[in-house]
Amino acid sequence: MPQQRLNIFLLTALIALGLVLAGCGATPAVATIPQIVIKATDYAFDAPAQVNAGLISVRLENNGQELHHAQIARLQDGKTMADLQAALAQGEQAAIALLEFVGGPSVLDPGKSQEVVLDLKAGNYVLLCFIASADGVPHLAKGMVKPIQVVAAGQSGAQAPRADASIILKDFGFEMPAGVKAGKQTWEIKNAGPQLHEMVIFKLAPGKTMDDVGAFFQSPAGPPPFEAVGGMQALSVGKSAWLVLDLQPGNYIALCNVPDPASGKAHAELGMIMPFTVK
Ligand SMILES: [Cu+2]
Repeated sequence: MPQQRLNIFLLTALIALGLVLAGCGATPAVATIPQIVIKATDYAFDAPAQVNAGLISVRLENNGQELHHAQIARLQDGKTMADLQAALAQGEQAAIALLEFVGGPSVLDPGKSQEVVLDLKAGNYVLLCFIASADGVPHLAKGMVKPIQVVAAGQSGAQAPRADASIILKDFGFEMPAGVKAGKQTWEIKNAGPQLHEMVIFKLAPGKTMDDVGAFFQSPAGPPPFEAVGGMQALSVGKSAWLVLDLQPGNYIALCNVPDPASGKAHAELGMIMPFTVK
């Protein structure tokens, strides 16, 4: 191509690019879902005191030495943090009665993180960690209870995430795809009830089985036969939320640790535990 024609070609290309860029500037930007990060330590949550209602991405980073999760729940109308603290002193079931469970990032090993997307209505919410230390005392009794205000706001224009799979939680099991592909994906998690349910995800250590996990919970000794890689905290009946995953190949289990009020047993003991493979 002669030099002059090349210059004209480049000039034309630059003008075309300029028009494209100008066009982009004139188009309203696609609204992204607002994001917050919650940092868990032993034993506190570092999180914003207030967020806007609507879709929100919530990432939990476990910066502690112990397992942590961030259960997000809305106080029933008319209930206060003082009511909740009094109920927590009575026990888990008393506290559950005061709350609407909207999910949250589930159990993580130290150093790991989990993102979920929730659709929050305005109200008084609380972050809770129900996990107990080796001394048997739940983290929520050691400081891991934090109020968070969700305030009404105009439409952000953000759209709900596109789900690659739908998971149903029910008494007592998981409806989910048998085969899961490795990599980034978003699952919509819905609780069909009638009880409260969650989806904790463990990645089995190489060579370990679901029986090894059961044996470990019967009498914990030595390193756990799994890594706690997150999942979705408890959802009240009819609620749904999105779990943002980047899964490595391997053998996993999904389980629910919510207690059955009648028997006091964890749902996992009643059958709400399911192996799945990521390839
Ligand atoms: Cu359950």
